[in-house]
Amino acid sequence: MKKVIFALGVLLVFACSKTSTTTTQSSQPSISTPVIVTPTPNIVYSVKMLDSFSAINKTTSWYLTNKAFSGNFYVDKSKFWGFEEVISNNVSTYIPYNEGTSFSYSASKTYYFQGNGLHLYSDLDGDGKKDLFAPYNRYPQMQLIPNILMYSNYELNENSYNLEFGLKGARKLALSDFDKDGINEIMIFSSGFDFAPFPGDSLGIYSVKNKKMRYLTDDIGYFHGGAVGDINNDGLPDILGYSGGSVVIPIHPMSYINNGNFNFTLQKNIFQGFTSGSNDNFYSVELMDLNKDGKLDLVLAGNGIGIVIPQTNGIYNRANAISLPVKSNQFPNSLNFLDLNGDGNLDIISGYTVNYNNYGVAIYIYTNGQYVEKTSDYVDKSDFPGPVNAQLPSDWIMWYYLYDKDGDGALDIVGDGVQGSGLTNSASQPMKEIWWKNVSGKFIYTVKNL
Ligand SMILES: [Ca+2]
Ligand SMILES: [Ca+2]
Ligand SMILES: [Ca+2]
Ligand SMILES: [Ca+2]
Repeated sequence: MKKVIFALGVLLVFACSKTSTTTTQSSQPSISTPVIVTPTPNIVYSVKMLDSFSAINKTTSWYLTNKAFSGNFYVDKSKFWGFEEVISNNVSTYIPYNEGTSFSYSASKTYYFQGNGLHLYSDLDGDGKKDLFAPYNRYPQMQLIPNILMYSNYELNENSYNLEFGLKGARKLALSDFDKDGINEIMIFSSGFDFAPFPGDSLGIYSVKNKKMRYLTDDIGYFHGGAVGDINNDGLPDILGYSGGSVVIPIHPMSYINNGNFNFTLQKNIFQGFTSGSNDNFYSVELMDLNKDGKLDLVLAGNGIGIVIPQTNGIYNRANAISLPVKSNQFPNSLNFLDLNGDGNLDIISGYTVNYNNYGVAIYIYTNGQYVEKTSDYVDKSDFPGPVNAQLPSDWIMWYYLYDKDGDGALDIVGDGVQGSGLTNSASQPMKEIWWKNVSGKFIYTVKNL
């Protein structure tokens, strides 16, 4: 294969120099330039499909966050795997902890570690270089200790970083331009302290521009999931959160309507018919107009359940839910959208886990107002259990993104935040890169030990 590429290179060089000779009107006799025919790959699900999303769908955090991804990034192999807290004269400083400093690890020291796959690595400030944003939990987690929120202009200067402290259990990062100034802010959904009594948390918005947090404190919840999008079609993106339940927090959906200038109004009456029972304990949340009426619909998923609630007269009524045929043992932990069968309707690509001990992709095709599972038509292999060896932690994937990973112009399904055995970088438990490569419209399981 290498020889063929080399030969092509020589031919291209020859062809180029030939062209420049021609433009100088050389009197040399013309030699017919060899015609190089490269086979056109059969691109199905081109990256351009994302650009054809409707205007209302482009207001969603799914769209903006997915669009921001262009490659995997491994925070635990970066300068900022974590931070070590050093206290001197009652003043704390936070020293970057990474593979270069890990020799100094001591169980008696205090650390903050990255939230296992919860990060953004993208050009966030618009200078053309990729930035890294990541929350870090105190280890071990403590109820009253906020996360470190780190922003680094990493590609420009990996030694530069800003630290803020805020929220106590960041779960999901979602991009949205709340003030419409052309720079996305980072919406942070937080569950709070992840142990009994599961007290919940407020929501936060991190400003990339001034590296500061804003908090939305009118509703406290165990916000495992949430999404941003223009729910009321006034041109400003609104926030929708879904709280799981605990002894002290009732299960409930909620929203903050954006009034501009980072003023938000808590609004709960747009949700009807939800119960506080475990059937409505949803953890995955996205907004997307799926029935093409120009109003954002609500997509929710939890253990063994996935539903789409169309927005009707400004209301999300639980009674109008359309069920996704989710298998009873699966938890769709990452939801994505693309028209797979070419009928003009968005279909759902769900990354799922089974008890955090398994990963896979399920495909739900929108057909006559219903969703039909058609995974095997689009994906060659799915449903991968964790290691058989019970000594090893289990494999699962936190996020699945749709972007062109291999640069062939077609969208792939790419895992990010591979957990379990893929998390530690040792010979027995190598880090893994897991994705489904788009080959002429079929997504082919591809795994590599890093
Ligand atoms: Ca902005
Ligand atoms: Ca709005
Ligand atoms: Ca709709
Ligand atoms: Ca379709």
